Amino acid sequence: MTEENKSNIYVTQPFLPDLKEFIPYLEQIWKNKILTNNGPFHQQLEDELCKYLGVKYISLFSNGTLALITALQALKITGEVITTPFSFVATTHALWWNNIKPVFVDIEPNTFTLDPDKIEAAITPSTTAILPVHVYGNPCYVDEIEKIAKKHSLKVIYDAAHTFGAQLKGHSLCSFGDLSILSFHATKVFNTFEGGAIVCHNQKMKHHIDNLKNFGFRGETVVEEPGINAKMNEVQAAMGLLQLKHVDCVIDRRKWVTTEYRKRLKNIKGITFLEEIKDVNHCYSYFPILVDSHKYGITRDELYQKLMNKNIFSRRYFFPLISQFPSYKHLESAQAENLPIAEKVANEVLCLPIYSEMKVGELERIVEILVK
Ligand code: T4K
Repeated sequence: MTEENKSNIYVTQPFLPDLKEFIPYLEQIWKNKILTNNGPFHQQLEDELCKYLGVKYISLFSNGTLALITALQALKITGEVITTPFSFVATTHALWWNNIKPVFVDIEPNTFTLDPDKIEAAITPSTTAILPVHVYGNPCYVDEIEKIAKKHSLKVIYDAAHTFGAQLKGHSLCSFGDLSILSFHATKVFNTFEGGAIVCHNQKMKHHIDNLKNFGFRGETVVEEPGINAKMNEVQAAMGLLQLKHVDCVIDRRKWVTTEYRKRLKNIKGITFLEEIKDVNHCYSYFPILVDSHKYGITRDELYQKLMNKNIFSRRYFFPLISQFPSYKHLESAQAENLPIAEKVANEVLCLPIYSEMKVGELERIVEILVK
């Protein structure tokens, strides 16, 4: 087969169950004519997700970004928030949309998450919260972050967009902090086409969040506060219920892909990747490698291009750093000398394709190019 005829391989592809399995859900929606506003599938998905994730309260959202923006509103966060530059841009944009100043702190090299040893130096009288990211599903240093937050009376909101199904010491990764947000975007381990959620720890907060995502309504005529419309609809919720039936299998398949990559790439000089992390049940949402151009012989960008020439579309998540984008690069904390590890990782990282239906032949096509 010529190269042009070989099918494209993207960084990911969504898991889609057999369409026949989805039809009964659609028939139900057509029958009861409830399309949104806390319908029966929405309620059922909240219940089932609480059980699956082992969390007490969850509020569904139309996407992860609105969940983040609303989480900051729910806790009335203002002033400055300490966050990581090594994430998808939505993490910091959520602060900007709340008129909050992001303060970037460097990551540490073993998990690529916020370095807890560097947080305290960034705290000022205006700091009100910490917004760390369990990037690629790698757990943040939750104990250390909690200690710092307690000491300085700060709130903690975890961006847990990459963590669906992941656990730390038997606890769901989205159960830490004051609030955690999830994304159920098409590219995630668990998807509802688009979607998201906030996990919280008490009923009062859940009510508050549910009101905020529904214009601030409490009942039919009372508007308690200026809310937004960020509700998940019934088709999304139905998709979630169906995905839940398959998600263990999806994670298992992703584990297989990860294990194969690790086996086949382990002896390539200049290519490194993270191994299993102690006490973590991973969800295998991404497979990032680091390319050391001196040892490997070509740069990360050259490898990215080489793969692309063979119709393999890896991604440089997360390059450039959020702190490099025009809206943020003027900030003092955004300067490169403040973020040496994040700079290095962003310049070397490449996320290889990973999805549950990846075939051995596809994996071999990718590995062959990396091996040279
Ligand atoms: N926090 C973090 C840490 C996040 O990573 C994200 C989102 C958020 C917050 C915000 O959550 P959401 O508001 O999105 O729920 C993608 C996703 O759009 C985004 O959800 C995700 N993070 C980010 C890491 O990746 P792009 O621009 O790279 O996606 P795109 O469209 O280029 O898709 C990548 C590949 O996936 C495509 O080349 C092909 C494949 N694909 C994609 C879609 C959308 C499909 O096969 N089918 C599809 O429907 O941002």
